This record gives sequence, C-alpha cells and structure tokens, in this order.
Amino acid sequence: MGKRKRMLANNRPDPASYANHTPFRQVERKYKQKHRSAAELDLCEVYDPYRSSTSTSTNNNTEQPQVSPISDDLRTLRQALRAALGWSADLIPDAADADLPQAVVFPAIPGLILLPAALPRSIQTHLTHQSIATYTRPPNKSNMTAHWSIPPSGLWANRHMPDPIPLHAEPVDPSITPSAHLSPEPARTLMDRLRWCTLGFQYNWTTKKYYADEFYTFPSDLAAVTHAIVHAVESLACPLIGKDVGTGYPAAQYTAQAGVLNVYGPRDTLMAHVDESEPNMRPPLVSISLGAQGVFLIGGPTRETRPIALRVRSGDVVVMSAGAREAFHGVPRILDVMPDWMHVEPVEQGDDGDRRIEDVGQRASEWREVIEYLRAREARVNLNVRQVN
Ligand SMILES: O=C(O)CCC(=O)C(=O)O
Repeated sequence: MGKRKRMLANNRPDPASYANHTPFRQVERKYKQKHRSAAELDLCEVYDPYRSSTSTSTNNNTEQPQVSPISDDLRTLRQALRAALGWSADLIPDAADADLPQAVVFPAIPGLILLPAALPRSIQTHLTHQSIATYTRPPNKSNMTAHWSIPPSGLWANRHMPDPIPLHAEPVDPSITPSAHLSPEPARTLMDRLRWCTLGFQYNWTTKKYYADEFYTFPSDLAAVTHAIVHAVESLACPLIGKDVGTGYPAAQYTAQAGVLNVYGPRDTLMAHVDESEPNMRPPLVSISLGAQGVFLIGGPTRETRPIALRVRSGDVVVMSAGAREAFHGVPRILDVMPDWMHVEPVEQGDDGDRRIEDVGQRASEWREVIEYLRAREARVNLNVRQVN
C-alpha cells in the first residue's frame, strides 16, 4: 500500500462513530465502503434468492422472506410478455417449470415483492438496447441535456462521430448554473457520463415535482412489459402468511406514465429516498434491473427503520406497493458481477432455452455493441417505472 493510500486508511472513520447515524445510514455505509472490493464486502446479510433456503414448505418463521407458490399469473407471465411485445414463442419461450419466476415477499415490508429472473434474456437485451440507444434520445431529459446540445438522434447514434457535441449557447434551464469546467465532448465521451434519463412525465430534480406540462410519449414496449408485470403480481397467494400478498392493484387501471432510467458505474450509489412525487401512490412502482448486480436496501417510512438488503440481478424485478411504496430505499453498492451470458461472445443459447441475440433479428450487431458498452463499464441499468395520476 502506498503512502497516500495508507493515510486514507488511517483517516477512515471508526465504525463506532457511525453510532449516531440512523439505522438506514449505518446499513448504507456498511455496503458503501468504496475502499473495499465487492469480494471483500460482507454480504451475508444480503437476501439472495439463489442462496436462500427459504421456502414456503420449510420456513415457518413468518418474519423471514417467503416464496409464494407460482400463481397462474406468474406462470403465464412469459405469454403476457410475448403478447405485450408482439414477439413469438421463438424469442420468449415458455419457461420450464423449474425456471418459472417466483415471487418473494417480505413480511417485514408489506407490499414489497421480488421477482427473481422474471425477464428472459431476449427482453433484458431488448430493454438494455432501448435504454442506452433509444430512451436516452431527446426530448427525454438526461443528466447531460442541461449542458450539452444533444442531437435529436441521441448520443448513441452519434457514438462514432468525432465532432464534439457543443455546449448550449444559452442556459436551457434557469435553475441550473452552467459550469465553467465543461467543454464540448464527442458523443462517445458523453455516453460514459450518462447517469439518468427521465421518461414520460419529465421530472424536476430541484423542486422534486413532475413538470405538469412536459410529457413525452412513454415508451410503449416498456409500458407493455410493466403492465404484464403489474398484472402478474396483482394477486399472489402465500399460505404461510395466510393471505393474498399480491399488490391488489387492478392491472386494468395501471398505466406507466413516468420512468427514471438509472445508469450506475461500479462506484455509483443512490442514497436513501422515498419516491413520493406521484399524486397517486396506490399503483405499484416497478423496478427492473439490467446488467451488473447491485445491493438494494429498503426499510420503512423513516430512516429510523433498519433496511433489509436484497441482491438484485439482471432480469430481476422489484415491485413496491402499499407500505413498500412509501418506504426509504436506495442502492449503496454495485457489485462487479455481470450475468455470465453478457461475457460470452457471441451470446450463447442458455440452458433455459432463451434465444441467442443473433436469432433475435437484424439489429443483432448493434445489440451486441450495447451489451459490450454495459459489460466494459460493469454498469447496472435500472428502469424505475411509475404511474403518476
Ligand atoms: O436502482 C434501483 O434499483 C432503484 C432506483 C430508484 O430507487 C429510483 O430511481 O428511485
């Protein structure tokens, strides 16, 4: 260890000094520790559906996560996704019984539902491509739009162009002070700085309100996928808890109206917050993970509730409804673990029968390029979808 590093280590706060932090903050710090690699972190308290022995038949501790038996709506989720995207069974094959997505519910946090591996690879690839290449195009706003004059075709379409993207001549958002340190940059450089983008109703991060008069068409494919998920979790039986643990929110009344596309690099985090800008908090919030794994924390209505930690992987979906919809949550850590299939070139057919990217269509090479973008940055993409009204 070099001198500077040693100094940093010596100045590191003593964990005992975290004692006056809220329980949420203490857990956040435990996973945040940027000086430790993911492999050095103690993840034994992170709920991982692939490591847990939790099952409805064997676990009778009602405080522990419970796996709900596969409901008919979960069983038919793949058909619903096919119908939603207009794709054939070739692209979204029926899952073998063993691979069917399950629903994990958390009695300590009513309304929180984790659907591990809910989305097949073909949909993960499609949504990853859409997120990076399409959803980020103007007029949707991103962390770049206040400063750079992003071309209408978007950054991704211009990634091979050598000409720098100019800064705005005049400020476009009076609430944002133009930075003197920014300069025109090629689209490729700006792609590295992509952190967020808003879909549908655009969001003002300063006032924490949606712009009532700024709505751009919500992506129909993402809306359709989200709708199929909301339908799948409307009703879920959980014998041990002895009640329906579904959201109870009628999918027929659900419309995806706003979304945040989050892009996390390995060192990026999202601090504890509650999504409460939506005047109608009854519809569930749907959160889709793509790319690198992450640690997701969720607690209660204040930071005084100690959160639980979930390991979220590409293709997992977290649904937040009822109490969970009003709970503090955040992402203190991205884990440098990408899905195996994102490493394989060309992407190979999975055991679960998911198709290769090559089979999915003519845009195969562009899709591979997007996967490569994600893989090279060990990035995680999160699509966070809400109904606003
Ligand atoms: O990245 C995630 O899993 C959560 C994102 C989130 O909480 C948000 O965008 O409000």
